[in-house]
Parts: sequence; C-alpha cells; structure tokens
Amino acid sequence: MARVISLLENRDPLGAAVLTHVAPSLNRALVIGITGYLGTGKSTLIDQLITAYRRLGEKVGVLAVDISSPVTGGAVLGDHIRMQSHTDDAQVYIRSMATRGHQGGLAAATRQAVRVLDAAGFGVILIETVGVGQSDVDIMQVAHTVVAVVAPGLGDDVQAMKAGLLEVADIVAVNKGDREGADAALRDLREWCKAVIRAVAVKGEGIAELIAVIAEHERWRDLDRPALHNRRGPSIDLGSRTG
Ligand SMILES: Nc1nc2c(ncn2[C@@H]2O[C@H](COP(=O)(O)OP(=O)(O)O)[C@@H](O)[C@H]2O)c(=O)[nH]1
Ligand SMILES: [Mg+2]
Repeated sequence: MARVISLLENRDPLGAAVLTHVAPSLNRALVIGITGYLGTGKSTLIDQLITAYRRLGEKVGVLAVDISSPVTGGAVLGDHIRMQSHTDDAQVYIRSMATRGHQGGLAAATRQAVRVLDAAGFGVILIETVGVGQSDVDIMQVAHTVVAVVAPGLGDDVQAMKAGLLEVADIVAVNKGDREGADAALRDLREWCKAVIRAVAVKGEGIAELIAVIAEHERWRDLDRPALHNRRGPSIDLGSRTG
C-alpha cells in the first residue's frame, strides 16, 4: 500500500496501472477532512478519532497532507508523534503526503491514496490538511465531510475562519475548549454554522459528539438533503450539543 501511494505521489505511470488493477473506485469508506490552522489541535483530535473509530471496529487510515511543506515542515513530524499510540495497530495506517511540485498534483495523489485505502478495506479515512480557504478546497473535494478545527486565543483567527475556512467546512470543532475564550468562540461561530461542537482533544472530550455530528452529516449527505452548514441551504437544528 505504501509503495503504491509513493508511486502515485511521484506520478509514476506504474502507480496508475496498479490502481486500475487492484483498487477499483469502491466509494465504501467514510472520508473525513480535518482542516484548520497549524497548532489548533488537528493531529491530537485525529489521534482521539482513531481510538474512537477503532472501538467501533473500523480500520482507520490517516493521510496527513502537507500543502506548504517549507512553512509547516515540523508539522508532519509532530503529527506522527501525536498519533504514535496507534503505530502498533495493524488496523491503523498513517501516512504523510508532501507536495512534490504543485498543489493540484497533491490533490490528485490524495484522491488516489483514498482509493487505495478504500480498496484495502479501511472504513474510515481521515485527511489532515493545514491551511485555510482556497488552498484546502482541492483536497476537500476528496472528503465527504469537512471538519474545520479552530482554537480560541488566536486573535482575529475566528474572523479569518469565517472568511475562509467556513467556506469549506460542514462542521466546526472549537478545540482547546479548556482555554479562555472558548465560550465566546462557540457563541460567535454558532451564528454562522449550526454544526459547532466543543472539544478538548487532549482529554478526549467532545469526540463522541463529533463522531455523532459527522454521522449525522453523512446521513443527510446520503439523503441528498441540504448540508448542515448555512451556505448550502437551510440548516437543521442539532439542538444543544455542548457539555
Ligand atoms: N490546552 C489544550 N491544548 C491542546 C488541545 N488539543 C491539542 N492541544 C495542544 O496543542 C498543540 C498542537 O496540537 P496539534 O495536534 O499538533 O495541532 P495541529 O497542528 O493542528 O495538528 C499540542 O501541544 C497539543 O498538545 C486541547 O484540547 N487543549
Ligand atoms: Mg498536525
């Protein structure tokens, strides 16, 4: 699997050939995009999501996509450290994907890697991307459900989120809910998006709720109904989901 993904990343024609033979487009896996600024706690959250989905009996694949390698060079290493508790689990596959050239190629390779994991029986595929807005859009076309992770205390972060991240997000997770400013961020974001949850990833809080909201979004997607997010039509009331 790792070798095929490397071939695809390098746009080696052998990769495409292998893909055709061993990885039909099954579209069985639940593909979840996790996006947001560096340091908001995406990898920590993913580590918790891996644990939770494994408890549900799923095989879990993670693709950590590094769009801007020179800037976030340390992020990939950090991601692996934070997800290390799963390295001995054969039902968990974690892979960093770096840009080999331009962004479009990375999106294509990511889409193909999802296909490889799907064919290998991974029921849940989590894609971590760093960034906001346009740079993420390509990658997010690969995901069924996109979770934007924000953290309080990053200044005008929330404003930027509204302009950029919320464009691609189906669900917003306000992580670092143990920090000052979390309540204000939650209040603020709930005016923009109905599917806003609070999480404290380091303590595993809010994870069950996040999984429930993702499942809910998936159900609506399957029914071809308007998504939870305002931008895609009328939102449904998820009720009180905090605490
Ligand atoms: N206080 C607090 N810190 C957190 C929480 N979640 C993650 N962190 C810390 O935030 C830092 C960045 O986390 P990381 O998962 O690498 O963020 P990423 O860059 O978005 O993947 C790490 O030091 C984490 O331990 C949280 O819920 N509360
Ligand atoms: Mg990370």
